[in-house]
Amino acid sequence: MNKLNISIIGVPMDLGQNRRGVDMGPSAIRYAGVVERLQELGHSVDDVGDIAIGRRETSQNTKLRNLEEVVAANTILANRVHDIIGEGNFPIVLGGDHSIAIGTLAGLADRYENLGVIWYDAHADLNTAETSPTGNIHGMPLAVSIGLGHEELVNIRDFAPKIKPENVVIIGARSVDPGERELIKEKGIKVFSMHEIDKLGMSEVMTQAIQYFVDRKVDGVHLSLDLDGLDPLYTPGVGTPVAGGISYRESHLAMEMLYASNMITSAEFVEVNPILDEKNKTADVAVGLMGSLLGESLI
Ligand code: 4U7
Ligand code: MN
Ligand code: MN
Ligand code: MN
Repeated sequence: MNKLNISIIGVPMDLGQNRRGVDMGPSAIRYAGVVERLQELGHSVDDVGDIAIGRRETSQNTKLRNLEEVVAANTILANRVHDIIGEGNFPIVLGGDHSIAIGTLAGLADRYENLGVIWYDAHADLNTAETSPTGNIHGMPLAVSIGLGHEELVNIRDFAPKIKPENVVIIGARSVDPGERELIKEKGIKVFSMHEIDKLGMSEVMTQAIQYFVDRKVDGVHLSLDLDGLDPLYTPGVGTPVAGGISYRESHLAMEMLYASNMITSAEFVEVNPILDEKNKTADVAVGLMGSLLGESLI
């Protein structure tokens, strides 16, 4: 891969779920040295700062918590990401809760003919207001991006859907709600759950995932990495930890294989919650994974 012009953008938002603290994720990731780490790899790195997030709303829509603020923040994010691609730069978005993927994908989608997405996560994030057990929008961004959900979320930047369900590969799933399972079957979404990772090994899973995108003839792949995809042993600082997750080494291998594939065109790292973390461990892991994704190697 050539040396990149990377634009880092922070989204200090925690309104897509109901545990405070994930709004401090961008600070924690910066503190863990993201800019220096990527510069050491020879990339040019511009930290464009954080987008402004509205305060928590007072009215309680319990099926879609903080809908207005989440729409507003994602609209700003989408336009920023769209511009970053227009400048020829490689966007890295720092979350914030995973509802920000709605904005990232809204900004990316019309820059490509056929964008692929890797969803590295313990969860499928395929709920709608109707199927969600919680009303938390961070459990909905993948559904929104394939065109399902509240119209204000689905129509950010005035087009929908953003991505094709058959261009999505979910890796690491182990907590999937009944409505999400139905959608996975109905839409033919490719999933490598923990079962496949255990059975085939991460090397084979990534080989198959990369080949899947080659066969789909994608012209870009966005990596949406939720730190809860890893086992909470390695990333305790997340709001919705699920035991039995992907290991540290498996995750580095996955990132290294993505780097070697030369396929990734943008990335986001979300759900880092410093309040729930142990000495910034989760942010440190996030920065390490970014290093592997963008060219760090052991020798
Ligand atoms: B994350 C959940 F019910 N599925 O919808 C929901 F289990 O972005 C969790 O992946 C969603 O961290 C987790 O609220 C969202 C729940
Ligand atoms: Mn998620
Ligand atoms: Mn455009
Ligand atoms: Mn998750």
